[in-house]
Amino acid sequence: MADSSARAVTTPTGSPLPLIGKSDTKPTWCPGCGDFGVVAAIEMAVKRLQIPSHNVVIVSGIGCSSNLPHFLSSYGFHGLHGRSIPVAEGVRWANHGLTVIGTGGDGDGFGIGAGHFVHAMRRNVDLTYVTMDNQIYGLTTGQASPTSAMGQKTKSTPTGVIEHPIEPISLALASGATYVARGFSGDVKQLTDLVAAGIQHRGFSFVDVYSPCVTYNKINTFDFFRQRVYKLESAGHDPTNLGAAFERSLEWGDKIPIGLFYKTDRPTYEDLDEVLAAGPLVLQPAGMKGRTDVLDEFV
Ligand SMILES: Cc1ncc(C[n+]2csc(CCOP(=O)(O)OP(=O)(O)O)c2C)c(N)n1
Ligand code: SF4
Ligand SMILES: [Mg+2]
Repeated sequence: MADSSARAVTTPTGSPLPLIGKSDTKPTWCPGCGDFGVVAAIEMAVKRLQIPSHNVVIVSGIGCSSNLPHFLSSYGFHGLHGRSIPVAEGVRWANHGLTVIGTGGDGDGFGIGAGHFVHAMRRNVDLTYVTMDNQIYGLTTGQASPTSAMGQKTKSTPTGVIEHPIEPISLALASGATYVARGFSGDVKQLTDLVAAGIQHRGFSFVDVYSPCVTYNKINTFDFFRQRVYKLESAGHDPTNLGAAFERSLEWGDKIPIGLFYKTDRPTYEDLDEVLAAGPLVLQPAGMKGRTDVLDEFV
């Protein structure tokens, strides 16, 4: 998360700095879309942590879910399909005094953006990534996504999906994410806790959220999840146990776990990179320093 110096809630003269709130842009989502619960949880989590809005950057790709940065009063960047994470990494590396939250959909993050997702977790870049996983392409009106179940009939798979779905939690565990959680937009209270803890965690925090598309996915609905989800913290799950986290991540069917799967501490990319370790780039004097010997070899 942001350096503590960037989180002061008052100016040096003691006046309060504005916290995150709703922006003047009203959400364009369909009434009842799960993404309303996610934007509410992000707003409440950032507010709870008292991070002034000018130190928060919310980045997204393209999709219904990726419209989210427009609806909050922090800084935002609405990028290209599948490119939420590289932009979020770039913002962090330019100024890792900022709190950076990547957002997007299942198509955005686990389809076209899957390579970025995996490598950011491997690097343990200190950012929080929240996916609104509705098991469908919502914006483009209902095609199968990488998390659509086998057999699911969609606009692009009229006879049913024939590919095995990606399991985002298992993928995150295998890729080295140091905070891995799953929320449900029907439980905004738990989701707020998961996002807030993810922001506080030093390292890559991933929160996959079941966020139903009420218009194009008539299978994975709010009722579908309400009948199946159970909380890991009430089931005696130990979030420091990677093997147990993997086992839980593979549960799907009558019982589907939500909550914190796994959390561990490992140095972040920003800790290990010698230039970033010296402090946010924006606070460092411009110009080459450090590894000029490497450059000399080539020029
Ligand atoms: C490079 C590129 N490829 C394809 C598209 C078309 N496209 C826009 S959004 C989208 C999928 C959105 O699905 P998801 O990421 O799950 O978000 P949702 O709308 O479900 O929230 C696609 C394929 C695009 N905009 N850019
Ligand atoms: S199409 Fe689906 S994902 Fe998009 S705004 Fe409507 S309900 Fe939400
Ligand atoms: Mg989607």
